[in-house]
Amino acid sequence: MRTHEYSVILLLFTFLASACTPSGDSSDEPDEMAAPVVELILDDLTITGPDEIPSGWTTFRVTNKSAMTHFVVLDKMPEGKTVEDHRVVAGVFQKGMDLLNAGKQEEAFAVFGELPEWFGEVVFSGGPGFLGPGRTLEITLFVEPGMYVAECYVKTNGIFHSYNPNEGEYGMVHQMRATEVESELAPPVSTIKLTISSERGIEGGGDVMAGEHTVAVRFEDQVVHEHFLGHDVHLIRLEDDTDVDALHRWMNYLLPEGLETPAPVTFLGGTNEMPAGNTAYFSATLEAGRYAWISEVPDPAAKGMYIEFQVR
Ligand SMILES: [Cu+2]
Repeated sequence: MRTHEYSVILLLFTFLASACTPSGDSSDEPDEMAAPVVELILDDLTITGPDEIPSGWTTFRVTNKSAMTHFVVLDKMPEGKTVEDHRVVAGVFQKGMDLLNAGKQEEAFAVFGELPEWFGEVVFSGGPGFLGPGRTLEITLFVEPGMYVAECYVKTNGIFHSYNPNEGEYGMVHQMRATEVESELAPPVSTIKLTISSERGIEGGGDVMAGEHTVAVRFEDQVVHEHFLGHDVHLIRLEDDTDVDALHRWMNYLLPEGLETPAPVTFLGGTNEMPAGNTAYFSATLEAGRYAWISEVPDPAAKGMYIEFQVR
């Protein structure tokens, strides 16, 4: 009896010892990097996230803990430029916006002419689209190595979230460096496929079935529109009382009512603008009802960048 008891203990010990061995010498296996998820938290006009992210296919999980609509666009900075330089640009945009809010259009556009030359070299590299309060979104993007400033330029009381009027303080921005270390993530399988182009607007999609979806948005091209920015795709739910004209005006930040909180609709996420040839993948939970894809550009309907659809 005692022999049997002893051998069970010995067997157990042998099993535990052997179970421990592989993990003891596996430190050189990069399995931790296999599926990186970058967590971004939006709260109180701040973006919180890591300082370093991998390059290559990367999933960003963004949670909006605030009571406001926000988004995050990843501005890839030119060589040597940082969040400190970004602050200068935010200041110029705010100065111009203050003049637009005062009805001084000509002076405003003269101020936008003061934007530093390097601003034209900033590459808007996608990011979580407009997201209503309390919502979470996952978006998977191909990230090039380099320095990024993640920003939200929704406005409250005429002030861009990305701008902080207090001396030495930052607005809703977060600097992250994408390292040369490439993730081993593969792009997800999409259930809804959209394309966007300056010529044909938003195409694809159509009516869809209710459920969990992954939306792929391929950027056929990218151009600078009247608001100095490119086109992107956001998802909204339409209610019986949605004021579609007000919504279209809201998509133009150059108007005093544009991008001003509170948003006129519930935004469910999307992707911010990316250079031509890129595809962004974002998550969407759809229930039966009326929805629309919309781009953050002046007069989206005239550009074919407002498309309504049904979820059944
Ligand atoms: Cu914001």
